[in-house]
Amino acid sequence: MQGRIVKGVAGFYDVYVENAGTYVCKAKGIFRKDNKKPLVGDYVTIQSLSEQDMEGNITGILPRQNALIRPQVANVDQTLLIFALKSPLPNYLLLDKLILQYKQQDIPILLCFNKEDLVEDADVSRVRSMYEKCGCTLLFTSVKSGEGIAEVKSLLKGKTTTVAGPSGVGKSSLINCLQTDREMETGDLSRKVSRGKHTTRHSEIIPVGNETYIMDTPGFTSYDVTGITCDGLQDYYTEFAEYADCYFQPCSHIHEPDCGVRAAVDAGRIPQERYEHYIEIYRELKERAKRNHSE
Ligand SMILES: Nc1nc2c(ncn2[C@@H]2O[C@H](COP(=O)(O)OP(=O)(O)OP(=O)(O)O)[C@@H](O)[C@H]2O)c(=O)[nH]1
Ligand SMILES: [Mg+2]
Ligand SMILES: [Zn+2]
Repeated sequence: MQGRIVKGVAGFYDVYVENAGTYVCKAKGIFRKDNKKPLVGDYVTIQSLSEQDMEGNITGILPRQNALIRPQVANVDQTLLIFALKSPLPNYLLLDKLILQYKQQDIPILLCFNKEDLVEDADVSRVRSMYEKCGCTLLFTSVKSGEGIAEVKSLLKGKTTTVAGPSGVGKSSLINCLQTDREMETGDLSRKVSRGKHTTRHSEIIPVGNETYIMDTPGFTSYDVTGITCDGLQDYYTEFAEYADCYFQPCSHIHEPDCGVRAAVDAGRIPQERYEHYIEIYRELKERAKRNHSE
């Protein structure tokens, strides 16, 4: 039988098989054979062990279209990257790193700023001008007021989308207002006793209807970009391209004289914050390469 892993907790995988239902499976065989960890979103072959108890064994993982590192899910068509405009305030460095990583993996990004109800219009404009040229589809939503939700819904149609983003930004809340079958647990910020408390602890696929699936995932707070070198970093900044007619070629756009990108930043044509994080990430990647080289 063939199915899809919709949830995985502590070595048990829920595998949904069309017209048959959900089997609870173990994956012992795979570990031995391929040394491969099954991911939520994986299409798998299973062997039924008990039809009565709906138990089975995962016998193979079908080739993956892709697999994300954070959140750890497979076979997604796009990611809905969610940050809150406030409570919690966005960590823009983390946001920029995630944009880079999904671009590096060729995953289309819907960049959603939620909790619009908590901020002024001027704050929205500022964030919009920072990210309007970053190469993502930009969305502003409020689960509370319903603002922007219809647009999100229309962009998900017919696709498998994973949510991604920090804890407390409203990922599960948003999923709850997209469908009525499953009520995901959401966490009240004021009740979060200690910082970093996560409400969603496991990734899970939720059918929204009409061949549309969304994955709820746990929030995270930091990220290290992989698979990009410091020299290749600028290729992922779509807003640099039209200004990169620098005197030196190649140009890192950091310290070289007569740099078109730096001039554009000074003139306010490239958002200052995006550029500053570019430098920060560039240095991080360079440091890491040096460390790995000397080890
Ligand atoms: N004011 C306001 N509050 C919101 C909005 N969306 C979600 N919240 C609240 O934000 C808190 C956190 O929401 P969750 O949906 O649990 O956040 P999450 O991103 O799933 O968090 P984790 O599961 O920990 O990763 C809850 O108290 C929600 O009611 C919004 O648009 N406006
Ligand atoms: Mg959640
Ligand atoms: Zn330059």
